[in-house]
Parts: sequence; structure tokens; C-alpha cells
Amino acid sequence: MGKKALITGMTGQDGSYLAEYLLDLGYEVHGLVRRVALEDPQRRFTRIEHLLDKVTLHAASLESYPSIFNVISRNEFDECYHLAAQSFVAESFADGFSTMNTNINGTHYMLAALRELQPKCRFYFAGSSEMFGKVREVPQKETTAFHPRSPYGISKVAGFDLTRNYREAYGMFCASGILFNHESPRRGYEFVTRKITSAAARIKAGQQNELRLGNLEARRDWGHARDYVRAMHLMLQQDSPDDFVVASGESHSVGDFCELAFAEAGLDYREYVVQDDRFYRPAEVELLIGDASKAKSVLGWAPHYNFEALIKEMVSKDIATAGDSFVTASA
Ligand code: G4F
Repeated sequence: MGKKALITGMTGQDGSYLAEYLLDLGYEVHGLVRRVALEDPQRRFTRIEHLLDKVTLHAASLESYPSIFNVISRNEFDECYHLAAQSFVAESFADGFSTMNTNINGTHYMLAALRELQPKCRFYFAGSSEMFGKVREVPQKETTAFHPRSPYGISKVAGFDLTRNYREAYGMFCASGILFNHESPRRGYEFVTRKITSAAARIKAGQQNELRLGNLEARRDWGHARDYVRAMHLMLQQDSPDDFVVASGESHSVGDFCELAFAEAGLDYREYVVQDDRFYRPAEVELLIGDASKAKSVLGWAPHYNFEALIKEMVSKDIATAGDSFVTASA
């Protein structure tokens, strides 16, 4: 019998890749999705359209403990991957209250319901390199102190602490991945990488004239989401639960990303990119670079994509779909 997994946030980039990966491994895959998504599948399920006849979806909201309790009381799961969150850092400055409510309470509700109903179910929490914020050391690893710089980062530190506390207080198998930025052709258009690759494609196709961005100096450690979901799965296959940094170990600036992405489209980014104060953040995370040695040695994890291959795939997919009125995100 294959294992049974529950994924929250299955309609997102990571959730869709993880669902594919687990299905390939023979898992029975269930997703927890908002009722509004179930009622609007054409728009909300673009990333999992091709999986809809292979997965089971349950309606629940991260803001409602009873709805989560209800799903977990009706099904037995071996593993739970809690990926759902308000994940856009800039939005967390605009509405810190709802980011905190969804991200902190949502994690707490998941943990509490599992403890009550299925304490043997293994739990994965999607931690983030945003927890390091104003970094205390370079590169960042599992022992680096957190100094979050946004309501989003603060909510992820709280989720990380909740997860660790359920592990220590109740003996549950709870693990956190501290994932650095991970991208793909399924990335949302609000994030800087997809904003850049989709703009390069549209400019090449004559559909856009310029790209307005904020801080081009910020540095991130970018990997491919397809690689990072393998690490999530590995974390739940260990003998004991632990926390792991997942990162490429390379740091590039937003400007570097622009240069390569535009070059991939045959363009010079300096002719099109305009800096715009509207896209600067009240507090910036200037530099992120992760040390994934522990994930490599303990989990045996290694990425397949490098920075150049990631950009190449994103730009070529965006060029292939530029001009489509309905852009499919499952590409
Ligand atoms: O693509 P971003 O919005 O991602 P950010 O803030 O690093 O967060 C992402 O990665 C985290 C992992 O570390 C996740 F936890 C989180 O959920 C999310 O997936 O911005 C990247 C950088 C920032 O420094 C930002 O200031 O790009 C800079 N930037 C410059 N101009 C811009 C823009 N970001 C966006 N979104 N839009 C701009 O126009």
C-alpha cells in the first residue's frame, strides 16, 4: 500500500510540483484547498489542472480550525506537507495582520488538529530564508540566529517555533525546511523572477516597453522549486525529525537575474529596466546565501538545476506563451 499525503497549498508552485513528485512515488495525494478555489477551478487550478483526476481535494480554510479538524478527522494521513501561506513579502507590509493570522494560526491549527487526531502523521513546515532577514552570518545555516525583517518573516519564525515545540513537547515527527528562494515557470507573476522573465518575453514579443522594478542590488540564493520539493519529502523519510536549510549556495543580485534573463531573450536589460520607488520595501533583506551542507550530508539531497538553467527554462517557457490570452501555469 502506498503512503497517503496531505498537502496544504497544492494549487501553488511548490504544492503542484510536490503533488507530481509524490504521485510518481506511488503516494495517494490529497490537497486542502479553499472553497473559493473549488468553485473557480479554471482560474485557481491552472498549476494542477493536469493532476485533477489523480488527487483528492478537500475544502478547508487556514483561518478555520473546525474546517481543518473536519478534513483530518475523516482521513488518515502518513505525511502532511504544510505549504499554504500568504507568501508575498511585499503584501505582508501592506496587510501584516492578515499575513500573521493566516500564517501563524494556520500552522497552529494544522499542528493542533494533527496532535488531537493523528499524532503519528509526519508534519513538514515550510520555513523560509526570510527568517534570517538582517543576516547575522554569511552563509546562513541551521544554527544562524533569526532576525526577520517583515511581517511575513516574523510569521515564519513563529511557525518554525510552533513546529519545533510540537516536536519537543508532544514527541510528534515535525520537521521544518528553511528554504531559500525557489522559482520555476510556475512562479506567481508578483515575485521578482517571474516578473522579470515574463517581461523579457513580452518585450521581445513587442507587447511591453519597459520593466519597473525596485531594489536591483538585493541578493538572493535562487534555486528551482522542482529540486526543493524533493528535499521536503526526504525530510519526512528520516529516522528522527530535524530542520534543514535548502539552498543553492550561490548568491546573485536582482540586477544579475535581469541581465541573464534579458540576454536569454536576446535583449539588453539596461535599455528596458526602470527603477521605481513603489517597488522598494520598508525594510529590505539585502543578502541571502544558504549553506545546505546538512541537507546534502544527512538527506543525500543535491539540486539538479543551477542558476543559468533555471533562468533559461523560465524565459523559454515565457517566450513560448507570450501573447496567449490564457497563460497556463502548469507548463
Ligand atoms: O521575488 P521576491 O518578491 O521574493 P522574496 O521577498 O525574497 O521572498 C520569496 O522568497 C522567500 C524565501 O526566502 C519566501 F519565503 C517568500 O515566500 C518568497 O517566495 O523578491 C526578491 C527580491 C527582494 O529583495 C525585492 O526587494 O527582489 C527585490 N525586488 C526588486 N524589485 C522586487 C522588485 N521584488 C518584487 N516582488 N517586485 C519587484 O518589482
